[in-house]
Amino acid sequence: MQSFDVILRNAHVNGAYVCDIGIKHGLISSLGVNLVASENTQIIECEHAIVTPGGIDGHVHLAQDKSPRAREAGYQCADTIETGTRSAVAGGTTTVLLFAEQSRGESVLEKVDAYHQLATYQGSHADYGFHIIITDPTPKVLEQELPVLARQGISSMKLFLTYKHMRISDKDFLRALHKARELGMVALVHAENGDLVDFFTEQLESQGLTDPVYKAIAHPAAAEAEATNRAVTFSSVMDTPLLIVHVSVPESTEVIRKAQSHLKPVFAETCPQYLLLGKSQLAQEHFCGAKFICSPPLRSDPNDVEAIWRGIINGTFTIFSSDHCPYSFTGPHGKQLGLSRADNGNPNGMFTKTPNGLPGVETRVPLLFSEGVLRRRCIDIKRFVELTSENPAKLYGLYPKKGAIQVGSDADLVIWHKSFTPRRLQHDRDLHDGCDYSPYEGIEFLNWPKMTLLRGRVVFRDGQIVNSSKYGEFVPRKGCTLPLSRKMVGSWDVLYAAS
Ligand code: DUC
Ligand code: ZN
Ligand code: ZN
Repeated sequence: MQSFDVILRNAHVNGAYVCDIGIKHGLISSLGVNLVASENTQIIECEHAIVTPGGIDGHVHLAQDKSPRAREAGYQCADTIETGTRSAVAGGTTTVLLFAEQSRGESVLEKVDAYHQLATYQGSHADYGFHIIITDPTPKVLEQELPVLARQGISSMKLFLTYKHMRISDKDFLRALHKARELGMVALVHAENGDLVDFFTEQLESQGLTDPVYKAIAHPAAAEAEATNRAVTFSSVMDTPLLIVHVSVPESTEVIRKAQSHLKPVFAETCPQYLLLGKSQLAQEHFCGAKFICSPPLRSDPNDVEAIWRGIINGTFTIFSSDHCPYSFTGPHGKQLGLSRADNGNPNGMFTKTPNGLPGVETRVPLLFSEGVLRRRCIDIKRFVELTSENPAKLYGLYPKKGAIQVGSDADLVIWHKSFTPRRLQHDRDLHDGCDYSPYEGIEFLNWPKMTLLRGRVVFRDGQIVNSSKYGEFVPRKGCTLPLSRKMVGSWDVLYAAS
């Protein structure tokens, strides 16, 4: 007879059917009714609570402040790997994909090693993997280092089409995609036209228009749409899967939708800030608008937000990630770096000197559940699970180990009780990150995870982190398993692509 370490009794699995979930050695080992407990089995009575797979956040920046540029500018990420993953599990996310950033001239392998060491040293509450950010795709990086990383289970790279110190030329972009194709890696692209953004930024600066609110003007929608179009075209030429990250405007959403309807290998990500926040927040007094500075910026037109919601509903967006990139508001290494005093003593905000990014790893999953499933009722639990867990698992080569409630999968689970009393978010009372604010403070949450399990262990319960032990491990990943329509399976050559 099967024995279980843990049984979740009467779980409403993905809101679809009720059964018991039996767990052994951290894996789901049985789904059935009246599973038999032994004397040592821990019973968690779900009372028909909805149970969903642990969230997978494919876009999290933690401790990403070691680059020469970040040091020079004085930026410091408000979260370590320890505090950021603590916050993740408290919001129902059990796996995070972090960024190991290569600065120009650096070895990518060494960077990844340094992040491995940091994660081991600090400890992690969630399972984790790494994307590599490539800013300098030299022949050594492409030919020698990437194959080693792919073998180590790092199956994704992020490329930037903006930022002076990070962006790559179109030719290097093509080279990187070519290599990604050969190694079965997914390319993530920050799609904004850097020259367009620089031009608008310089124009604004020359007129003294530097307060946080001008951030939104410096990054026009056209900059995102143009770069998205270019990235989609290149991915099509290279026949390589590509994800446009943090999509924020209808113009780029439409480019992506059209490419997808032509069966191009293009996936897209959006984030809570582009559904729930807007440009008006950048205008908050006393430099508080800086709390909302991120790239791409928040958009103002409610139609923009509706277009992003439509992409959530109609499948244009493959995944929903946080882009958690926290900088404290009050400390000296965060948002205050963008504040100086004019000669007359008046505060002078400078969006170009303010670190870009918002915290959100803990609120991502509860926000989509609360706003999408419960308040707007525009998505069902199946689509919620796809966006927050199943599709990130498939895109990033973790499925079905992660992203599924099925026999053999890791027992990464989130329990949502129906009796939750709605409440407005307060950062200090409710959240577990290392930042000093949340952009979602004051939003009323209609539900929040009651419990989070990582590989069968309860790590978060009733608002508290359960154990101080950090069970998170590095998870090696394989290639994308989302359905793709490839021109050719197997061999491919430049002549074929051009035809
Ligand atoms: N891109 C991100 O993905 N996160 C923070 C800032 C940025 O430019
Ligand atoms: Zn980006
Ligand atoms: Zn990011």
